[in-house]
Amino acid sequence: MSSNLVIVYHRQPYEEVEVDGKIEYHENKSPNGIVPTLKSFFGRFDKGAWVAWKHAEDPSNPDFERVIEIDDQYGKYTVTRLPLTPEQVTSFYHISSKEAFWPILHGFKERYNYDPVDWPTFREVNWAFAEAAAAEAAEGAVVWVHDYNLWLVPGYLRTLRPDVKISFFHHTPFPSADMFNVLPWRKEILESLLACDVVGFHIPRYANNFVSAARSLLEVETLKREKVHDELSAQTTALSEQSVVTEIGYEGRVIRLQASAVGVDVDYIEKVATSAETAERLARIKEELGERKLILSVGRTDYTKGGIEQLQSFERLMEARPDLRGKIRLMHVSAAANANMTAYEEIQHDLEHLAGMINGRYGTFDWQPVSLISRPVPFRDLVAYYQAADVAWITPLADGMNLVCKEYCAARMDNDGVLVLSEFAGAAVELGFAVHTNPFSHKSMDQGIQYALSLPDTERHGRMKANREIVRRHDVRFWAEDQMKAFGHDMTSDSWAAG
Ligand code: GDG
Repeated sequence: MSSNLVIVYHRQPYEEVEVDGKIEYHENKSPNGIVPTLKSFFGRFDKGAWVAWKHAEDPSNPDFERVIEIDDQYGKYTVTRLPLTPEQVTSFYHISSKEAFWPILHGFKERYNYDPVDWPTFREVNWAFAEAAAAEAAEGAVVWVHDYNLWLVPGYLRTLRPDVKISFFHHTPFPSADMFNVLPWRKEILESLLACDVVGFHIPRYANNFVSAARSLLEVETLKREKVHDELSAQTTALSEQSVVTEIGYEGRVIRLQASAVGVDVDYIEKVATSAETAERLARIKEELGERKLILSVGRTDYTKGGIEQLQSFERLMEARPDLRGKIRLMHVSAAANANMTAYEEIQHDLEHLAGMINGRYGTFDWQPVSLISRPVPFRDLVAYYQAADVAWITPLADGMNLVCKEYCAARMDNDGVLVLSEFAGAAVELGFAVHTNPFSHKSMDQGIQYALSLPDTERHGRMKANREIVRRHDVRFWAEDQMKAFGHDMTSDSWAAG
């Protein structure tokens, strides 16, 4: 019970690597994810702790160290690893989180599979996270819980530790009441979230949706509604809002709602972008491309990311524009994060089928229209591809934020390249100078990509420069400051003042 900041996130904050028969804890290979960002918060607090789960090789093994001390560039912090059995992982993560919650959060009722959900196991795992967080938190500490698979943690934690400040951040969209209330456990989930001091979302729409869901089932009062910042309200994309609820009341408590978009580490991306290694990689990519234009798409393999809709649009482009054949190439990077899940295997299969069909139909001996990459690309290479791409084509059907489009802008220090972005990515609300596209409309998808390929130099540069400024201003540090302010809103602890 000594940490002033406890981060509760399902993933561990490092990779376990076996060196000479001994386990060492190394920095995660992908430096661009959310994990380093979260760890950087430890520098603001006297002492930090992280709670995650790990595969239990043998949960009864007395040698298993549940709590370990890490000392890395972010300082010293402890990590509690909750050993989950294979059955718990399948039930809590694959079934409840990925097959039931994920489709509903992203608006895919038809993919929602709730019959196999074993709710007692979901509760049990969330309880274990709450207990571990309670054991680590100092008096009045901030406990920061991440994402929907830990929805029940705030409620349990409030019972165990009424003194702590609880903040919860949703990385996904939060759907409207009509969609959210499909979940039979809706009331229990909402009651847990209402035990927080702060509930965070990427954009105002998700915060407003949360309020509508909460009000549909519980006596929740709107205490404060604010006008959305001019920069955001000037946009009228599918996810725009003009005002946002920032405070609600429930059972005598005040809950602050925060809409704050996660940004990317622009300094780090620029450092990678300007390195000699990246320049070398970029030169090789350009040499290989020759006069051809590169359209780049990057995302996890997931039906929400709109990969199928994108390849279908690319096929229509090839059909409608014979003049482009042989002159462009689509590189579609789609790596699976969740192995052995039918939904993702199906998408992978469909992507391969479509890419093969397009290549078979339009490819020639020396030109392949689509390069489908199903393995993760090292981040340094990804940055070189960002720099080489004439167009980044990001077309999710639903996406909490989407960091890839921000990384693309950050990497384009030459102010060149066009971002074509789905209106249904949270990022579209901020990135008003992207070419917005609607992945549910063939016409919009087809026009969007053709327009991007034909943009004159001045407009291309103007749009990218403006997008880059937004990405730079709202970078990951900006988000971090916003989070700190939200923690401080209800807090006067010394650790915060020292932060
Ligand atoms: C969730 C929400 C929200 C992808 N392929 C490779 C690779 N990546 C990296 C990207 C980027 C990250 O993965 C993906 O971030 P996204 O934001 O696009 O998507 P999710 O994983 O779905 O994340 C999302 C996010 O949380 C943060 O709140 O934006 O809406 O769904 O950083 O670069 N990295 C490497 N090789 C790859 O092949 N190295």
